[in-house]
Amino acid sequence: SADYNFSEIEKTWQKVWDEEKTFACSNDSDKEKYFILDMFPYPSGAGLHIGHPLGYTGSDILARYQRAKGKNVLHPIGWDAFGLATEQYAIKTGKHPRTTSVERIGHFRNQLKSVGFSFDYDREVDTTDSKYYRWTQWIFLQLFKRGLAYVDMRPVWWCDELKTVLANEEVIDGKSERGNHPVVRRNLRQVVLKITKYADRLIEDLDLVDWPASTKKMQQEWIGKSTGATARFALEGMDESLEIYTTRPDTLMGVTYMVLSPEHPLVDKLTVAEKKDEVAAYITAAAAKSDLERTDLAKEKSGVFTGSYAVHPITGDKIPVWIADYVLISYGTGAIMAVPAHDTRDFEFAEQFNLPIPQVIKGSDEDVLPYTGDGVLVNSGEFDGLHWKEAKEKITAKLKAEGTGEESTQYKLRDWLFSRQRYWGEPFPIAWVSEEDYRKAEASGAISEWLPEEPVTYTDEDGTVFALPVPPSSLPLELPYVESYEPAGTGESPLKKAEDWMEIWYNYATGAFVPASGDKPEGEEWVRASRETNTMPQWAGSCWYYLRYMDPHNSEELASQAALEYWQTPDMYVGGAEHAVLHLLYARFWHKVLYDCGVVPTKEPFGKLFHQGMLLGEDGKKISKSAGNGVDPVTVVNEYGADTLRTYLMFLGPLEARKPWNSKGIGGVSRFLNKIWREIVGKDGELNPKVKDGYQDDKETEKVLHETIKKVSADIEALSFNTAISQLMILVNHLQGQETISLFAAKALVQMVSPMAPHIGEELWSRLGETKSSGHGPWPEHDESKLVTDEVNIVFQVMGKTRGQAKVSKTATQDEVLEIAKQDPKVASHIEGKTIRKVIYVPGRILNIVAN
Ligand code: ANZ
Repeated sequence: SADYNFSEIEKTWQKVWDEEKTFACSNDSDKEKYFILDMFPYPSGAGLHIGHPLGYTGSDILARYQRAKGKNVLHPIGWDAFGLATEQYAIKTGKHPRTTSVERIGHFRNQLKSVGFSFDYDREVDTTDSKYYRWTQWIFLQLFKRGLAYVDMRPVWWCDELKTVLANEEVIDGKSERGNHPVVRRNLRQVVLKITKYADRLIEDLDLVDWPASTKKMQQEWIGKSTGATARFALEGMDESLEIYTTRPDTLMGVTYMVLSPEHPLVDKLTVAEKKDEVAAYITAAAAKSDLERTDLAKEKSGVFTGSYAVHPITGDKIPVWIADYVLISYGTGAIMAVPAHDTRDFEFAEQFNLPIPQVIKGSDEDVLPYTGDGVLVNSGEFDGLHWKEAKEKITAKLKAEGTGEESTQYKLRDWLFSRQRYWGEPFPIAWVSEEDYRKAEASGAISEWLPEEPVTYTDEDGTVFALPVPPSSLPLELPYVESYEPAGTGESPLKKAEDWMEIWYNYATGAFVPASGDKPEGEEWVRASRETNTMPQWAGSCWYYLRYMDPHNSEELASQAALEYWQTPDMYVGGAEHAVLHLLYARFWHKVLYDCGVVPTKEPFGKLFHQGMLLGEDGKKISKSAGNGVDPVTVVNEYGADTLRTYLMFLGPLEARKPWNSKGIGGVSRFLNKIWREIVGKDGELNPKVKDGYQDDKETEKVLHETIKKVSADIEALSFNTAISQLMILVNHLQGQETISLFAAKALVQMVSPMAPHIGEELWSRLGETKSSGHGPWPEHDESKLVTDEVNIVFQVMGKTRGQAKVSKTATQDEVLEIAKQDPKVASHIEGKTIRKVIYVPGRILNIVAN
């Protein structure tokens, strides 16, 4: 038709892309590869929210641009569909998570398609598909056999409301990240991954990646490497000693009390009889607080004296031992030596409980306590006068010589609590057997390749059990279908209810199993086993999905070596900064393990990372259900079209900026696309007659056009889409003012608009007589020589006052410029009726007329 009918056009082209698989890419190509990755969505019940098309449009523009530039572009999408929210939704609606996941993925996919993303849908991955999680389980076996997995009782965050354990990162201010419910500490059996073994590499290799500095810093701080010393203080009247960790052994002579975390194993022993009740109450109160609350500098300090004393390792002084919740069990040794003169928290505590505060580091006579600056030792006996750094070494050496301490490196990073007492996750490919059966399996050699050097065991009141890996050839270990998947609320997984799956006769050589309620099958390899009923956390599937995209249908390997060699790692990863420490750290850890296994050829998974900024509501506040300030992308698509939504989202401001949605501006972008339509399509629906093949655009038009090609290309590569769009607006306005434009200019315009607004792009491209998708280019090249102009800007002055200006040829003479100046109405009015006495011409800059 003659008018821009976005809904018709968008449906038409979406159908074409789907049917012709326009954006499918091949692993077998001589073209240069370009892999652009989005953080894949969690297909929630609410469907697409405005944050999805924000980041996804940015990456889609880049994908389309690189494709038009002739690269072989891998731009995939998938579904991170395991996890708590699906399970909760299922419990609420009474529909099985399997059913709801499939439904939601279908719904989500349709919504994404309606925004016109150029994903290769043939490469979709779904973390809950056993063809996918088979490899998640396989990677777990790699960790298992390398001794990077173990099972342990752990004090973990327990949420009564969600009836599950949460990882540290899922707890914010003593509340669950999801749902904001209170959490407490509780001891439960957990699968744990030794991410701490990779701590140094996870710090060092940050040098290899091009990431936002703030994200690198967050990872560094999360890993939190520090060096200091551990020291052992004798305990009065006891055989045991109290081990502490300090980063400041130089302040040893300033210790006036010791602190145990409330969870410290020595608490009970050290608490004297008359303090028992007070301590017990204190421990209960501390269990309800988060680490953040406990260590918050702003919070008032609390604590209880145990009634016991430690002995200073150098002076032999008696030092009271306290219990206080600002000391965490999870860091260092869970106990500290307190130096109130030089540590802010110790200072506050000492003030509150009237403990002495002797200064041992002196900067100057003006020092104010607590003093944490540079200085030399005072009140420290033989160490007086030493610079604190030197004292750090000397005092550590002294402790070492006396056998009461040594250098120590600590990390804030903890081993990764890698299990959940939930149904909707990947089952662990391990089976628990007796030691005797484990040894039998070991001796048989059937699965020796997959056994760790040290067996993974677990001991409880029923005895010790040993973990046998499920043979990789029998993966996937399917998640059994259960009728009731609600968590028991006891800390036990709902998988316990799948009794015939859990209690089995198990063939360790083949992985075959039959219910334990039946007879034991014939054969040596059949042993009595119990499955692990915990499941993996949601982070598991997202740790390696980018690898599966390279070769998603491979049933022999997680991806072929050829595919991994060809695609390497994503050239660009776009996603939210909220994943700075969790997903991005876990994925780096797994990637490094896979590198060590020789599976991937690269040390780091994401060489280049970009965070889109958060889109706020129209009111400038964070979008939330309770604030009711959401923007529904599907409504915007229906009202204005996907092309307008995409272009407008990019036009709102820099992609990385945090910015509000503004419904007022969207009309302008819609008009902009209409203008482009009008340039190419005539009133009769035929090609606009102003577009002429073979026409030579004037110099100014050529200049604007080539400037635009240069700027838009550079801006897209820098993900600066708002400035690219502004420049396109300048071009469109200029072309509108021309009576005739060349076919070259028309095509270049359409190509440049296509990444942002691909549907109108395809439509206009075909109306310009092209038969191949505009998605495949060619991208216009700018001609540097067209950028220079032979015109200069001359300012006109009368009696030294500026009255006008004009562009004139560089070679114009003074008289020619004077003639042009006289035609300027302002200049003319100021010299009217006067005589020109003198003309001062500075070529390339000013023409000044002296007249009276
Ligand atoms: C004495 C001292 C003197 C300390 C001084 C600091 C300053 P970073 O740097 O973060 O590693 N600490 C040790 N274990 C702790 C725990 N489990 N919970 C709370 N605090 C703990 O912090 C190390 C310092 O934090 C240690 O050095 C210790 O206090 C405290 F002028 O020891 B320091």
